[in-house]
Amino acid sequence: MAVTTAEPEISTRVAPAPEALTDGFHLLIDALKLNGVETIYNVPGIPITDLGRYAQAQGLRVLSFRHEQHAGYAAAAAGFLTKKPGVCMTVSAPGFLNGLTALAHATTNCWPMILISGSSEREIVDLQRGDYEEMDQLAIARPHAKAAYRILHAEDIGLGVARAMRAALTGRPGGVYLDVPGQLLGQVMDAAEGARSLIEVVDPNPASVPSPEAISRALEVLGSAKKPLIILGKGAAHAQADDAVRELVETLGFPYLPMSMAKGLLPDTHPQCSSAARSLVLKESDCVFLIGARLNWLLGHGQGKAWGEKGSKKFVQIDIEPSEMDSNQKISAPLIGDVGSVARALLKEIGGRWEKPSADWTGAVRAKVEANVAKMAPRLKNNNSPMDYQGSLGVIKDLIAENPDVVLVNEGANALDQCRSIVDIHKPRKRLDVGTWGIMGIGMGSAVAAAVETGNQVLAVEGDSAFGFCGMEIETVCRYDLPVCTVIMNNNGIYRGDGENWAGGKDPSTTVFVKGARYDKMIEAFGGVGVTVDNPDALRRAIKEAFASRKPTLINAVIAEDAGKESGNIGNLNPSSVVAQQRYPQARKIK
Ligand code: ADP
Ligand code: TPW
Ligand code: MG
Repeated sequence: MAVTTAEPEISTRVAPAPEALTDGFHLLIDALKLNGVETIYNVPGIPITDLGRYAQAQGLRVLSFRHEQHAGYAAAAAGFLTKKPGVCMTVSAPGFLNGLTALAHATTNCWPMILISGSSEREIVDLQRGDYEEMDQLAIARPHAKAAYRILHAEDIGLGVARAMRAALTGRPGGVYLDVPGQLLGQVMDAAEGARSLIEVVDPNPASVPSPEAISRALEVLGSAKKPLIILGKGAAHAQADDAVRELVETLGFPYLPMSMAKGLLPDTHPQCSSAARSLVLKESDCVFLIGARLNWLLGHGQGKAWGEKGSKKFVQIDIEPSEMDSNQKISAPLIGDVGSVARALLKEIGGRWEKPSADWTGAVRAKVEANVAKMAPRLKNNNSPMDYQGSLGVIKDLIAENPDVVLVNEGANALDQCRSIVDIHKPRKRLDVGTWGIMGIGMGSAVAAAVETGNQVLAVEGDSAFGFCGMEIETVCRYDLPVCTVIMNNNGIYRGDGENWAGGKDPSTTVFVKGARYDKMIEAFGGVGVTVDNPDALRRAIKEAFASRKPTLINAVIAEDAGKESGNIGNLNPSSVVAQQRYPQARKIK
């Protein structure tokens, strides 16, 4: 047959032996591996389906999600936990946009992350000829990322990945966008030349230390304070300088407040921890030492009633980002550098000579902490059914104390605020939550990342609304058989389940969900363990069982519909309507 006679001719046209060549797919994988990437949080589709497969084949762990936003939140959380960029991979246009929220979240939180997105063909996109999933992704990513790059040629892949790594990590960490047009992946290159084109970034996290003058200035301000206070932020937790931070806090002897994700940097049960006297220390302190924490909305911008008399305080701040200084209040002694290096420089200069603040101040703070803790204790022991936040979270407080390596993931409004204040964290980076934006939906992505990156048991405490933003990823948890126990604080709605439709119509109120929903049935569909509980004793048993089995578990915890407050602790941020107070008598009841 003609076909057989043609064979010799065809064989002369066969490509050279595969090991002599490489391609864009494999250069990208090799570049990521060379820079320490071990895990990719992914959603497959054109043009990156094979990239995920090949990465898996090349020994990377590639976890596929059901929606890019959660793959992205996982990458962001991985960045916070590991101090290396978490990597998320998405398809073009819609997948890219789904992942972009997470990239912006990472940037806002100062966490290192890289979003690699496939994109359509430049020459068609740029002429707006209507390509498959056409979008100018690079331009759209730029304002939401710390940096954004596009790679057009296989020989530039090493450079592109190196630039992304360094931008994500150096200085204030952030999210980086890397645009990978489909045609790049198929480009072919000589393998040896390709290997030479890759770049391993050297010292992407350089130690940065302020001048000796800045150190003495800071110690002078801190030393002359009568009522000093330390605020630890998630930048200090991310810095992974745990011993230096602890030594600095204990040497200075100041009361300290941990911000949400700095909880556990020193254990919340530490004698200097003043979380339970927050109002007192914010109001009465005369000097506040911020360590990896910003004076943003979460701290009332360092002003207002909670901060006591105007002008009554001096601020000292450690931050890696120079422009953070004076962003809200005058910083009398800026310490620009990384938390670890600055803490060690301060300790060296102190050299064992430090006069701790007077017992008048530290004793008053301690007395307030002890009184408030004692007042709260009996409420945490109640066995009400349905549960309130105190009874249910009292159980979780006990179980986290018994299992301090568990990573607690937490989101919701009341479910968030109550859990943050009730549940002590005992070790660094064991709490992940909604971050600077207060985003709902970070729960399941963060839980997957926490389980994958640490290997530890994860407990996700989720408002029923918060869980709704990411609930489908419970399948991801089951598919990878991760030790994640999810507790849904089910009060039938957003903030409360007892809202009414003020027009009196058939539709429920805008904040109310299906009554008595059985979220536990969802996980059963994917082979996980589902449990419903309506009292603290049963909740304790169910969580203990989940921790012992390490099986994917979802506990539907029935919370009283009227247990929560509008917007949790931040109801004051809601705008108010003069009209509503007159027109809807029910509006007055909302608090
Ligand atoms: P929180 O919400 O806990 O108060 P923020 O996210 O507001 O914390 O602030 C974290 C700060 O920490 C950011 O301003 C960031 O620039 C800074 N930061 C991040 N990593 C480091 C580091 N390694 N050293 C010093 N500062 C850091
Ligand atoms: C991406 C607004 C803040 S808190 C919340 C919403 C919708 C849900 C609160 O209800 P939940 O908790 O989770 O049931 P609880 O215990 O008070 O009942 N969209 C995004 N982010 C935010 N923050 C919102 C909406 C919001
Ligand atoms: Mg709720």
